[in-house]
Amino acid sequence: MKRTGALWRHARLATMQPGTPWGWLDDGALLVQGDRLAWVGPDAKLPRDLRPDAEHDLQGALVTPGLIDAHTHLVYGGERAAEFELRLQGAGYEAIARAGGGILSTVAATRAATDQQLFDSAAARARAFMAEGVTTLEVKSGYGLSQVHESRCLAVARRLGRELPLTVRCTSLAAHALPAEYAGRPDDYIDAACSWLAGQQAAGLVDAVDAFCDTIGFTPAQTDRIFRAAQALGLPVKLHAEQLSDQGGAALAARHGALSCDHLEHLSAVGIAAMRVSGTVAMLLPGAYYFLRETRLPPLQALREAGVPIAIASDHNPGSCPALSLLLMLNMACTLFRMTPEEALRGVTVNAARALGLPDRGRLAPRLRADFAVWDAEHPRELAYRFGHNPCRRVVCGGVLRASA
Ligand code: DI6
Ligand code: FE
Repeated sequence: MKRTGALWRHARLATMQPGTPWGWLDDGALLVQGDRLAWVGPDAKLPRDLRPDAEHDLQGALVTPGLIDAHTHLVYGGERAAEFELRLQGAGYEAIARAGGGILSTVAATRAATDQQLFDSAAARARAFMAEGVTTLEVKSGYGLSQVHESRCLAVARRLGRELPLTVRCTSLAAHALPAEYAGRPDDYIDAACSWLAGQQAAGLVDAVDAFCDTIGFTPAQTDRIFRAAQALGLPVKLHAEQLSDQGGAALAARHGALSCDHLEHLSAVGIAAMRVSGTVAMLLPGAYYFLRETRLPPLQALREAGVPIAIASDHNPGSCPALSLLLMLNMACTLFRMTPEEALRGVTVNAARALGLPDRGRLAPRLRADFAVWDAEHPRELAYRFGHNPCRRVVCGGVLRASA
């Protein structure tokens, strides 16, 4: 090991390493070299001959891995507050979608927005997440629904990753809803969406492929076709599965070795067994559950007993979860789903990293990315406990201290 780098001392470290609760270290230190962690351990055991270029005394502040929001729909035009009012008056989310509102109303607003407008609004949202310690963000397309507009949205997501200090993973979600041009011809639309993927991949715009398999989305057979097209290109898949009904989507996705299945309120025992075998992450989205006033809980205990890794994400989108806070999702995962605060934090660190296929982050350990957040808190359970409050004080992303958290 080189003996230089930036040294962070006297932290309460929640490393999230397996084996002990929170991977806890009471008086810990981190050595950062380049964009990596070079050394992590008890302060008292720091190598004696270190000659760090910079030294920070954290005076007992809590440090966690940088948070990972592994499911967002961040790029879109417009908003849906009027739809929120309709739902409060009794209109159902599915009924609004079938009447041409819902996702399709955001598609119209997205197509009407310029690239710069899409970028500016998405960047403002990304900054809100970053202020709470987020260092990796997944961003889906799915409000373009044509070759040009899907590619535009993916390009905006890529640009976020280039211009903001965070990692952005881009997911194609062309199979989100059926655009009006293809009304009554969902299989033709799926053919088209499959044909766009190669070009988007060649342009470096896509890291994974997602679909919405549900009564107002696409059938398992259509989802299967999108997944085959993705896998022919070597792209990993994930699925919006069992959100509003049980379509057997989770088992289908698991057969394709999906990285994650997301939502899962209607997940069956068969789906859980398939996810266990394939090592697929269960991505729970308590904000959408809350905002749609769902009553059917995802099968948390059965997922635990099967040993399926559980992640938490914001699902930020204008229709079912306009929240801009991942910390709020930790609180909701505990209050609504009865997850423990430690499960919730694992859900936005180590298990979220797994859901993105990024084993180089989500824990604090040597050789992993130097992505971490410093909090005005004594214990990590406080991150899930408070809500409507941001205790994030500093963020290091890829070894670089952000100008402001
Ligand atoms: N499920 C969701 O909760 C989001 N997409 C999906 O497939 C909602 C998207 C929206 O309502 O705009
Ligand atoms: Fe979603």
